Amino acid sequence: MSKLSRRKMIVTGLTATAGASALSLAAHLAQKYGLVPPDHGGLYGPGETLTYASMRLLTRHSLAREFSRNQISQRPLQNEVAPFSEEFKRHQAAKFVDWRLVVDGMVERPMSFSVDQLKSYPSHSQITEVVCEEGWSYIAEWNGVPLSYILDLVGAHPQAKYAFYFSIEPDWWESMDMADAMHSQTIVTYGMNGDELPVGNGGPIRIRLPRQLGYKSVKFLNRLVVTDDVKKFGKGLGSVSPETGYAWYAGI
Ligand SMILES: Nc1nc2c(c(=O)[nH]1)N[C@H]1C(S)=C(S)[C@@H](COP(=O)(O)O)O[C@H]1N2
Ligand SMILES: [Mo]
Repeated sequence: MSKLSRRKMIVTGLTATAGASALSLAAHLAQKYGLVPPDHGGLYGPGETLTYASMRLLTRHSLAREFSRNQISQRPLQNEVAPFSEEFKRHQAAKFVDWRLVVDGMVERPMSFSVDQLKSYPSHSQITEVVCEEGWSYIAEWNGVPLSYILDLVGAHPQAKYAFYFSIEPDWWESMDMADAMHSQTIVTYGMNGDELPVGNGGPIRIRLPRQLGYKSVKFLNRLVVTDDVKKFGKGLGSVSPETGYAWYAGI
């Protein structure tokens, strides 16, 4: 089944089960607490709002499942990516010494970080699962610096609502709300299973957002923008995903 028709079935089922009254209650709470996702319009709008608002009301601080060392997958999957650009290949040949993560937007001090700089900060490890919306998954140990640490360094403004983040790949960008950006398991990852993060899994650096589906864990990360305005990016739906039929909020 295609992703789109599966989504449609799930949302239709969810809406039918939830019933009209639960939906309007969710919509009411969502408005009241500002829990309306950027892709709230259109065909899946009510479903997206219901999912996002209920997750944020009930599970704002919950943790993604962590696994034990013996559950780490023998062969971590590397999902297919678009062919690498010449620019990326140059970085790769130079062992990513000139790679930078630029962080700006609603921050006191816009900064840019080399991979070595990121590695010099307090590190966090987690054994979590990458879950692709296509139905496969794998478990690995991820090592990196919590995004909250970076956001503290740059002085993210308290009224900011979202962190938008971009890959060096032109059409890969996403955003998360500040609840996820400040969450302890959200990390700027540079290591995997005790080694450097392989390019096939997004090296030199990638976001790991284990509370959401794999497509939110953007590989080849090179820019992050703190903002309160989703309209500035693409079609204003929060990421490229809703532009092609995927949910902006992909909580698991
Ligand atoms: N830049 C970039 N990030 C990406 C992708 C991609 O194609 N390009 N694919 C996404 C999808 S759909 C999934 S499921 C995961 C897969 O991660 P993996 O290659 O480590 O299995 O990466 C996500 N991040
Ligand atoms: Mo995926």
